[in-house]
Amino acid sequence: MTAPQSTQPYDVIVIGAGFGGMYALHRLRKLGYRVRVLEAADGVGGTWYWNRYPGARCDVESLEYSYSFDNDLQQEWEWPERFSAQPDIEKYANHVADRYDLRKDIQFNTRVQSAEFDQELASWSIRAVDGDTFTAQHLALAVGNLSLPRVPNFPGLDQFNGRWFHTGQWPKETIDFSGRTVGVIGTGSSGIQLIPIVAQQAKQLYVFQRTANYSVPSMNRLLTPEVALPHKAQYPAWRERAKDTPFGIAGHAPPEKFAADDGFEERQRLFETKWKTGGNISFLYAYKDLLTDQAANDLACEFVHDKIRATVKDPKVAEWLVPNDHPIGTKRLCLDTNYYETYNRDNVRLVNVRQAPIEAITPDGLRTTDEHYHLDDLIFATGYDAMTGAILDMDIRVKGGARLAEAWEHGPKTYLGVMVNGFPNLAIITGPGSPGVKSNMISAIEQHVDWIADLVEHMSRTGKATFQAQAEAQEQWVKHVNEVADQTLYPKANSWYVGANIPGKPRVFMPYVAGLDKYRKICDEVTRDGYRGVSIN
Ligand code: NA7
Repeated sequence: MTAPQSTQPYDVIVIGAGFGGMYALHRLRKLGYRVRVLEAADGVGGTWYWNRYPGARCDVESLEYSYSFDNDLQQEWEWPERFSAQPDIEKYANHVADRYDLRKDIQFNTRVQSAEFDQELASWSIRAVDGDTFTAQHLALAVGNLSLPRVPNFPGLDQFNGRWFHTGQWPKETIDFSGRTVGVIGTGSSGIQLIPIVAQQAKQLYVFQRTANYSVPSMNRLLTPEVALPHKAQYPAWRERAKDTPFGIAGHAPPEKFAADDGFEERQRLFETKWKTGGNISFLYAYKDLLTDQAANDLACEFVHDKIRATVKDPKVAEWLVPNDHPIGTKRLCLDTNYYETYNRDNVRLVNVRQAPIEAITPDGLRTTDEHYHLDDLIFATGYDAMTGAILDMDIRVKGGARLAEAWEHGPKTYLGVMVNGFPNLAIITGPGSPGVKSNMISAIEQHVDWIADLVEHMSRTGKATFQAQAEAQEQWVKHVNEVADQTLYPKANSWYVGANIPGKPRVFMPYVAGLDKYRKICDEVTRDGYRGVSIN
């Protein structure tokens, strides 16, 4: 064991070397600050480092899901596909790390255990699991929203003799499922992407589904020069246009009509066009009231239900795959390639674990209340303790005062999704209350980091030592986030947006769903008003 190492003070410690942490390092270092990034993995990429399961792919188009801060970078990088696969995104993250010489300020294989703010010294003291300690004036959390994987607490997993995996902690080596009997638990985005690929390899695949999810085709394809070059010729203008959109993504004309404005035939034609275009924004942008009006949403649901019934040959299986417990789009709308078609394969069987729940993992498989399934391999596509999990996994506290876990006992509270009352000099990149997960994450990251960097600059210029959210401003923001959500259908779904997938987690709507464009304007106004709602001392 090596002795704990004390390091000299930094201006900013950033936790996480995903897209948020990498940009925070680049931006703050360029401004002249001493920055250190602590990263649990041995490489960059965050979500895109860990999620290397077969079929892992982004649901935002590649030309948009990339940094915009340097035009040279976006001009020189070439994306092979319309929607990027994990290996290409990880390659891009590594390219960015090399191009801006980020690695020299990233400490890999370093998982943070705790962070304590000392009011008198106005500094954070951060401790890693291996005992390393760091001090810094500011602490920036870039720990990701979907980074604490969750394996349900089924009895018997420790006795399982086969191989088991979680999609969010997939091994680096290629896993071959040829000739094996494989079980997949979970049919969210990860399961829906992975199932068609594993089905092609496995001798037999059992999919254990508790809740059917909506998925639309990605219509993924190679990104040809005919598409990429004109886009790149206008790249800065595209990025500017993206800033005026709710999702931070340009190129999708906002819908002008309500669903009821069209008759049945016309509506079917439009939904069909959107279906064939591929992508979730395309589909949800069919009508302006799909996410706010149940009757309008029902029409979109019916269209997708019919598609599922037309695709899946076994009527019983088709009915199980038809989602019936949430409005379409209120859980992140999945994108797939041949997901529903996969259930027509002879080697794939859908098991309804809503009807016959999983009782236990056995040494050679899995037992539901109905049947025992022999399995060589078991894949958990069971999701994450989203948005707050990775933050609260660390013990974040103020010396002699509050703990973040206690402050958030009844649900997370932030101002603008980036700061917390009672926890000075703590910045969260795309935290609860931010529009991050409801938008192009990289656009949200750039906006957040730029805004935080401006705040840090403002403090340096004015000789201030601390910032934190004012209690009243934070209360108002939390109220506003909920009011905006309540005007939509989002709260109707038992999604990870409300923490419903984690037993015992307080049910609080966490993302800000008014749109990244509106959020950006609010942040700019806050700055113009002399950082309204922020105590700077
Ligand atoms: P999700 O979307 O949280 O999906 C998890 C899936 O696992 C979902 O189908 C769950 O069913 C299922 N699950 C979880 N626990 C259980 C138990 N105990 N028994 C049976 N089934 C279970 O995670 P993903 O990784 O797919 O996607 C996360 C995000 O990544 C996604 O939204 C995109 O933004 C990208 P449930 O619905 O809880 O009944």
